[in-house]
Amino acid sequence: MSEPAGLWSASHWIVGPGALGRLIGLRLAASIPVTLVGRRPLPAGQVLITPEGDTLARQLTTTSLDALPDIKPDVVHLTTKAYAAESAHAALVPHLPPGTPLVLWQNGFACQPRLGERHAGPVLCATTTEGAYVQGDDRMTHAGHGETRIGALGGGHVHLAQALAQTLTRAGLPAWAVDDIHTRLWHKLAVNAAINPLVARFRIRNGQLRDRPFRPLVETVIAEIAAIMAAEQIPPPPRGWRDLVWRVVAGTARNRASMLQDVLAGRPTERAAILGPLLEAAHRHGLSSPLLVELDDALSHHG
Ligand code: KPL
Repeated sequence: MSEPAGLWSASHWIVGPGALGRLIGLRLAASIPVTLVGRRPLPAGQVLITPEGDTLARQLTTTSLDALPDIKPDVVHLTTKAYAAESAHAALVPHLPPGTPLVLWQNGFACQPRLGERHAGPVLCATTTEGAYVQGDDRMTHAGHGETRIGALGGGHVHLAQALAQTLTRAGLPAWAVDDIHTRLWHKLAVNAAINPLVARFRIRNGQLRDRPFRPLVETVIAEIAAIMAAEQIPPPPRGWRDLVWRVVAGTARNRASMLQDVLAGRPTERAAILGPLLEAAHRHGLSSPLLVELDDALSHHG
């Protein structure tokens, strides 16, 4: 398939230089002009450790939201945490030519529909299983290869999604354009909602959810989530919600989930983006979800 003109050589801004943002930025920067935008500028010389153990040096433009360059981007990737996406977008908008494509990489399902309406240009959503963590201001590790899916919520912008998927794939992040990103975002949300609040509440690694005291709680959360998804007419994954959640628990058994890391570090959590849409849907359909409500309440006291 030929690549629609302009994206491989286009300039990409990555706004939100956490682990995922830096992974995308450093991978693309091998051959594409990339600007990493954060609350504070990071060093321009960056190091990426690959899953194979190679050390790659990358040079890219880094800046802060209040000192954006005059040269405008062709594509903006918003890679902030879910709770910071809308304020980052608001700060960016005055600097973007109308029509600039925006790619949203957030967890949950809160900012995506809102920014989809608000942004003056094409909006795509992405969901990824790439694993990465930050090791310092100028060093990060691409811990494990994953897969990325990209698409527009309404199903449009197919050529743009294909061009971006091709660009990411060529940069070493295998990606596919899809027409069901809405379903895929809700599936990821279900996994995050089943795992993250429980491990954050009990301060355990993901694999410990399989142990006796926690297993019934996971089963209850899955049942509550499945009922909400059915009411919302979100198609279940091919082998069902239990299979999906327990497979991710097994595959990430040694991990400390992002929400647990946030709680331990005293940072805000993605509670509102992950549990918020589920509880709103439960309310709309008159469903009771006592354990999800309790977990949401416990996390809200954290901040
Ligand atoms: O995505 C995750 C997270 O940590 O946020 C899971 C899949 C739960 C793995 O820990």
